[in-house]
Amino acid sequence: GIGSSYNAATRFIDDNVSNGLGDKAAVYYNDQSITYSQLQEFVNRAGNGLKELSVEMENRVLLICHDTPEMIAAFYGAVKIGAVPIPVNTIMAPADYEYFLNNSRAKAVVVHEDIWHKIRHLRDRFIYLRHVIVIHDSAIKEAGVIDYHEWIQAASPQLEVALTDPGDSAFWLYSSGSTGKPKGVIHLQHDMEWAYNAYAKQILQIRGDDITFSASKLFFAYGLGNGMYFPLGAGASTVLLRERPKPETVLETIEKYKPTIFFGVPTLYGSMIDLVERSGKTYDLSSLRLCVSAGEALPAQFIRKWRLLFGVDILDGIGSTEALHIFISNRVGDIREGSTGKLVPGYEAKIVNEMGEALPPNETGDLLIKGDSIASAYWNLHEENKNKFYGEWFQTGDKYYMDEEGYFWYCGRSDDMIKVGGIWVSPIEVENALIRHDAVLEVAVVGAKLDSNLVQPKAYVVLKEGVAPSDSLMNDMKDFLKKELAPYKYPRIIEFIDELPKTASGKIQRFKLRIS
Ligand code: 3SK
Repeated sequence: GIGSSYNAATRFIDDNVSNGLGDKAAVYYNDQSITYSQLQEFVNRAGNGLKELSVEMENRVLLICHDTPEMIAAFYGAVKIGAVPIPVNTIMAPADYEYFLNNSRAKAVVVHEDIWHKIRHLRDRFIYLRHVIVIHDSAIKEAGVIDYHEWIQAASPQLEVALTDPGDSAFWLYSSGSTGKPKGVIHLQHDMEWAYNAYAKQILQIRGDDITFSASKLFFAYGLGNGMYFPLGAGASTVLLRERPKPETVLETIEKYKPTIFFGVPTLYGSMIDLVERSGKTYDLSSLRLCVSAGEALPAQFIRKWRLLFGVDILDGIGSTEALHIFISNRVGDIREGSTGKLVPGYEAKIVNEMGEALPPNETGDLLIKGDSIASAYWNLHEENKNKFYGEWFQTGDKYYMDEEGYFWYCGRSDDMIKVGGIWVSPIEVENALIRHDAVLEVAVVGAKLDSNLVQPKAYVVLKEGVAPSDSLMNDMKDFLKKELAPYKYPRIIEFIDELPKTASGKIQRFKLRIS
């Protein structure tokens, strides 16, 4: 349990070994398995390696790593010495890494070689950075950088844990948000355990014999729980995939490693369903006892089709980088298709109007949540902190209503809602109707200003592979929607596009469609 002194590396790494799981596989990666004892040794060596570089408590360490065992070792190695690891997205532009390094004032970076090659020309601009630790894939070594594997080998495998408290900073994540610069989200030592107990234990009912596989990468708050501290928290095993999660690769990885819980995002479920329907290929996913979706609302027919194809349920939920993981979720045996489900026990929620007054069931407003996995603050953003952290409550920026039975229904980001003829329209409701059309792969709906200055819903549609755009298809979609929606919600304009603008975590950036 969490006492007056607490370190997350003890809980998620050392305790597994103390509890007799030393020989058990903690990580499956690249045809190898890494036991809990081996992982503990890597963590200790990484922690000692950082200490030898004079990385101290509270110093930040940026991690620009693919999903590999080195990433987990560097993360918990830093946590164990009281330093603060910051996993960041691996597919950003060089200028973004300059921002992450300078904004966080990280003293060291642990980076995979391919990414380092893209940013090393900027090294003079990394004002606070002292040490570059490169995880090499090739045999070519570079002067002025530390080779991760040599560094690990030279460090001691015994490491004393730092005297941290539950409320000490443990790690940061950068929240990309829909606009503005990414915000450093400060998470505390006890946050992973809190999220694990609330969601992974109660909703997923995760056990030691589970094997997790997350298509969402570890540098996302969603992936960090799914693929790292949930399985480690349960003494279970995790499958890591270094590459980008393409639909075929993901399906093949499930067949190969036989995970019991799979985590994805709606777009990926959609493309996997489409791939299987189009190609007629079969995949054996019978190892799965559960699938999870987050990031965007999951269309109801994805749940049905997935169940039909693979005989397993997808639990939809909503979390955030600030909350660390999922706080509202469907659960096993209680799935309300199209809804985000009910509150995860331990969290509290309220839906409020513009004046901050709590709204009754069925009325849409801003969702606020409360729970101890919520970040302490954004780094160095005083105004943002005032706007988002209201004492114990966090303003999610999502519009929701809750029905009389306690199910939450997502209506879009607060700034994505469309007012048509004085009535609020949820882009999600229109999107969920249009995605039921056979030709539609993905859709985003925004408010478009007509010449008359009136606002009407406009749909941007990505067609399934092999379907050609045409006027008759557009008319067919309009006829289809007229049967599905109240008249004022029906999008008068439909535009076919190749791809929807999305954040790196797969969230549709409707604001980009609004201004185009
Ligand atoms: O996007 C989400 O719903 C989510 C879920 C879990 C953790 C983090 C995030 C952003």
